[in-house]
Amino acid sequence: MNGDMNGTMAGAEGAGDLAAERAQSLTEDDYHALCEATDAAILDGGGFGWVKPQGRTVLERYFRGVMLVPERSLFVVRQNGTIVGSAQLVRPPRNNEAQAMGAGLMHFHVAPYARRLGLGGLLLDEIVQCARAMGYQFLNLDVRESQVAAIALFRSRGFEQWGTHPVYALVDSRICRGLYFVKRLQEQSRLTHYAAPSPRPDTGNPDSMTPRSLTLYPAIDLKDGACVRLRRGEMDDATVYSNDPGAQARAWCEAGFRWLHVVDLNGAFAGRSANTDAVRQIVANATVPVQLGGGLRDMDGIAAWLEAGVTRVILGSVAVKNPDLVREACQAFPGRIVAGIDARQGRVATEGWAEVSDMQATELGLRMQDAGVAAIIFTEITRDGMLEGLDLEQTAQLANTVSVPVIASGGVGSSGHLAALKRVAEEAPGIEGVVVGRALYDGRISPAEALRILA
Ligand code: AMZ
Repeated sequence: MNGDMNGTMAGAEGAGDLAAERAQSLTEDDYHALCEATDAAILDGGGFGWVKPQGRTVLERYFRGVMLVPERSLFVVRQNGTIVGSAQLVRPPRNNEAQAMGAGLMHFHVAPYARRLGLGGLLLDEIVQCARAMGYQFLNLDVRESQVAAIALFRSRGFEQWGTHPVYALVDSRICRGLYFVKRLQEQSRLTHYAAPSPRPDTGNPDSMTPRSLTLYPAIDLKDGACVRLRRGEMDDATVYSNDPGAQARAWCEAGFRWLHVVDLNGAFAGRSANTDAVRQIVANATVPVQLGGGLRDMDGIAAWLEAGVTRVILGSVAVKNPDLVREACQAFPGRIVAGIDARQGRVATEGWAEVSDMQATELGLRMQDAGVAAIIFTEITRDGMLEGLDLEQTAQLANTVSVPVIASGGVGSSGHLAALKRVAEEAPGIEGVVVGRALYDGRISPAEALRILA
């Protein structure tokens, strides 16, 4: 295959331009072509649970829904810009800790009118690369036995069949067997014997439990188009680390991080998005989901970024000043709204941290939980950028007060600080992850070491 890192390649003679990508947003034409390719694949006997074409309205509604589900990423292949096939990468839900190391590949298909051009391989390689970059150890899939070409493709890309389901599907009153495949994504996987039974039976002894892993969110804070770090949120105390936000996003993805945490600092002060081009560069270059905060104060701004490929938005000032908007956004975009609670010694700050309110972080946390946010990012401002350690006490108190996940932020300066958070998270299991900025940029913590500590 002549594919390059962006999932594009010159087509076979006469095939035109061929490209595979994770769909960040789709145009009306894209939806049209996607439904056409899907209908054709269903008629041809595969790629979906559906065995009969569903009609355009049902399919389009379905795909619009898929684009909203945070655990699903839609991948498409295009021939001369037109979508001719798709597949979905499905991440396990957060409550499935036991299977958090594996992602699933579903609904893989290329329209019959675009086969034999290498598009299936292009699509599969793009998905494998993305799942690997997200840190998954395994990629699972199952397929009807009748899908001979797809099965040959999966085998050629290193998928190993581990089982067969004798009554997998019922198509035209005939029972069809199903084949189950897995592909190992990380050569250095800790889980080397994935086919072997567990060497030790689960005795119920807590000592035998694997500690829960925490997610590391590398921060990309944007000021005047550049990637910077501030100290205690002061704009005139900025260190510039890169003038190329897209390259910075790529670097953090390649380092193995599974999310990016992006803050539009000018936006937070101005009350509306400011570093728009820089954020677009980040989204275009990221192979992992992006969460974005700073300056999002109305529904249009929130919707625009979620449609532009940002997976979650962070709402800070409006959490204090306009909680109804947070509630409305949570209803419109379930799972995709996060509250940013930034506190100066317990009292919540807004407007780029230039204003401090009388509200306590825990009180706001409960209100945000009630509004329906997917998570809370808690920052102690006096520690942010200072490299002296997180405010573990306040973070644990908040995590033990609310029932939504809490992401710690502000002050990580060494791997010891991450290890300390990991220990606290055993007692405060609501702690889900940590934002790290300056310590990563300065090389005080290496990405590999940080990921190892939090795993
Ligand atoms: O560093 C700062 N001065 C700063 C900062 N990092 N000010 C705001 N923020 C971040 C918050 C949150 O992620 O941590 O901006 C977001 C909130 O923005 P807004 O515009 O919703 O208050």
